[in-house]
Amino acid sequence: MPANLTPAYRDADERFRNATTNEEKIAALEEMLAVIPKHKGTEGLQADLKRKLSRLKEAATQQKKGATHTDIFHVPRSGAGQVVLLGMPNTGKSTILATLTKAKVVVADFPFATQVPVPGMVKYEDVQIQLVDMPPITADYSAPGQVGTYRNGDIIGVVIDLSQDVEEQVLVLLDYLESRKLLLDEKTPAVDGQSNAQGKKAVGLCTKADLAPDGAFELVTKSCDKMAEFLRLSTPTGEGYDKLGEMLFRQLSILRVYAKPPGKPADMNDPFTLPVGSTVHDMAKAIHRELAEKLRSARIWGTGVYDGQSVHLTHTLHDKDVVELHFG
Ligand SMILES: Nc1nc2c(ncn2[C@@H]2O[C@H](COP(=O)(O)OP(=O)(O)O)[C@@H](O)[C@H]2O)c(=O)[nH]1
Ligand SMILES: [Mg+2]
Repeated sequence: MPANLTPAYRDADERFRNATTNEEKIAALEEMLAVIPKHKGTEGLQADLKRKLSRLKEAATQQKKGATHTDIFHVPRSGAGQVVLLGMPNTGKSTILATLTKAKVVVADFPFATQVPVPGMVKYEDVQIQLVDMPPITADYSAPGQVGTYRNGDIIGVVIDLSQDVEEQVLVLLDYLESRKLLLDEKTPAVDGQSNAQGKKAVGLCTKADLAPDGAFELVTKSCDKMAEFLRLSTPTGEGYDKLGEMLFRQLSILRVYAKPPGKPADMNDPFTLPVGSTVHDMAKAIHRELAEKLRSARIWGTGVYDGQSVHLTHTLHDKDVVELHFG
């Protein structure tokens, strides 16, 4: 990014990165274009902003055309991955959002304060991960459309309050997930035979560690071995909050790469995120499907290569690689 950008521009840029809706993104981009210093050094950036803006506006009109009814449980995806919270009432779901994101959630010591999904963005290093607060479920009630939000996400964040009966919570939450074929296990693959999304990876977010009786956390980890990982969290002590972003990034199994235009420095502010295992060709496809067919070669600075090494299009990328794509 050019060095001489103004604070007004950086503010708008920050708003863009934290935006959760297309409307917010469009507003932020228009602001960025309005305040960006207009000179030769920012021409590339200006073109890039205009491209993003027109793509978003197009998506917005498409959305309007197709909007016959609105599903309040459909949360449009944003950022590098979507993590949807699941938990019983008053277990600290909204608190996680309030602590890590700028989302306006209601934290309250009465149940059912949250009635619709509320998305927010969690920053991990230079990556934004979307976290979705949800209405609670109980042993005998969950909102009918709620399952759709979980089905649409990448990971389910199973929130378990360590100060309450953890066995009861594990029972209710696992029953919810398993009876709807939502939890990834030997019998529930990530996609079914018709390539519909099915099993989701789940992580255990164990809240109120400050109030936990001895052994509560160990009881949780022992009673649900289908969970990929567990984390102890507490707001009064701050425990675990510094680890959550890294954990979600790792469990999303994604890597970030920085695109470098030939002869110019890479834009280190705006990584592309791709599934772990992606190749140079996959990266080109993610940038532009048609352009990918014209990809001829690439040079990489990063892991397992010497600086600027030319690689095949089938070369597997690593997190934080800088990639210079050459099109023919
Ligand atoms: N002691 C303690 N209280 C917490 C913690 N996290 C949340 N709470 C409290 O638990 C109550 C319910 O929190 P909330 O986030 O609204 O739960 P939700 O219904 O699951 O969204 C609120 O009074 C919070 O202040 C924590 O780590 N420690
Ligand atoms: Mg809540």
